[in-house]
Amino acid sequence: MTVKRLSRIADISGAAVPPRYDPDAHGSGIVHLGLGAFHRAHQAAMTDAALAGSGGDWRIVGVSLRNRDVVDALEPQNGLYTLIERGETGVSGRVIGAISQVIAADPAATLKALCDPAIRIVTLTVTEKGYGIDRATGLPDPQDPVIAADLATPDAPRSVLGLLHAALSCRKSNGVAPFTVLCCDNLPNNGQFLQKGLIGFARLLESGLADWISRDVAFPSCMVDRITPAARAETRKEAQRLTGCIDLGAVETETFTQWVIEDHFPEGRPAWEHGGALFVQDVDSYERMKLRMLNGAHSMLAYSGFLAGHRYVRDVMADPDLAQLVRRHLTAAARTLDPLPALSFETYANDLVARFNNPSIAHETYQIAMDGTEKLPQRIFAPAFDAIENGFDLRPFAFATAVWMRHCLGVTDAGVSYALRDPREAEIARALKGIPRDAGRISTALHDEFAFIPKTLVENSAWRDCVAEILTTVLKQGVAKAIELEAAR
Ligand code: CS2
Repeated sequence: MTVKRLSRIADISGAAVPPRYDPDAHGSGIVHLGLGAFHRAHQAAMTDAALAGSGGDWRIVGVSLRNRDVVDALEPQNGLYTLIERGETGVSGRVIGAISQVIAADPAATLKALCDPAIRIVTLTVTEKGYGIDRATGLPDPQDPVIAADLATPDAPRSVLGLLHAALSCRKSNGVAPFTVLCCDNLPNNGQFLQKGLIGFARLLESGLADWISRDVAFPSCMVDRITPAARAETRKEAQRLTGCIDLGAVETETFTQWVIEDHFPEGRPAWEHGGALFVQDVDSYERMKLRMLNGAHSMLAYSGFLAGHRYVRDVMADPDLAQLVRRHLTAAARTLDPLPALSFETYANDLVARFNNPSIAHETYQIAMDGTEKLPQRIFAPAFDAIENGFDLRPFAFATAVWMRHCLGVTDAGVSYALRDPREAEIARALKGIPRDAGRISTALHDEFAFIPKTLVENSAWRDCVAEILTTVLKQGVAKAIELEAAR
């Protein structure tokens, strides 16, 4: 018997739970930029719960800005896909009906969708580097070729800033209310970050839109959390078992999910509370906690774990020395945070350890290690600075930085080469070119020549000495031994 491709709710024959509403009875109200696995495991699932709980015209037009794969998977399936949740005790599946339409690598179609008056919210998960915003200035990065091209031809935009700008400009001239812009990437103050970048873009163009954007466009901040590994062949097999259909758009994730959002949506929003979203006044404290504890520990364990030969986060956690260093990092990061009345950082840390330990989630250390220069500032350097200011121990942050530096060499202790997968890879290579395998020289090159680590740390001798000391051990004794020695301290 030939197995059908998932494309209608009526085709679902396995244990997967179908949408508890008729997707076709709901119009679209959201455009999402960055239709990766994370969006499908998180915001789309929350929107699905909102549609089931309270209805509304809130389905999502999903845009993949660069590649076609996800669109080739979802288009024939009418946007339907299986969300597989893997907990400690078992696996469950849900078919998500929240995606109404998909657009791939097609700026004109994207712009048309963004100009549609029915669209009231634009959400984004384009990764930290996807905005083309210079993190030092908060303004559009003139070195980014797509930004530069959009500044030259703003009517044919391809960048995130260019698309948002052109769409808002068209809405303004048509007398259509602006959409609310909801950045869902792992960046501190993500709402303000995108607002400042977009206003900067409008100013550079002298388009007359800057004041309107700052006055009338809402940019709520939010903290998003759900560990979502890249989908694999096993994911599609599991989806077929759960739905009885072939599903090329399936994603798998943990059971945990969290979305903390600033409630500022002038044009309305889905009742995301049905999916468990929390609406609060102060998102920044949640965001800082997540970036410094979850993501900070993730980056530390990704560099050290990958170099020590551990493929998945769960393997890292099975190594007692690394598990201890994860604990140490979580404690050090928590110390740099202002208390959050509704939360115990100790409980949060325990929950993180349990989530990292989840044996059924295959989350690759190499995946997390990617884009270090985009991640380390908010995950490692910001808490390191606060630790130094308050006289706390800086060593856990120096350790994370030293293993990142070791990772920058692009070859394991066993002599296997790998790609850094970092947007600033070429600059790192330039800074390290011709340098011997000497901790002092490498640390100096990455602190002084490659302008990336904040000046406050670069100029702090205790910090530099600590990074260089750890890197010396890592290089002389190998990563595995260095981890053992570090955990034994
Ligand atoms: C990870 C995050 O890849 C990474 O850098 O730290 O994607 C992490 O899994 C998510 O933020 C969890 O919500």
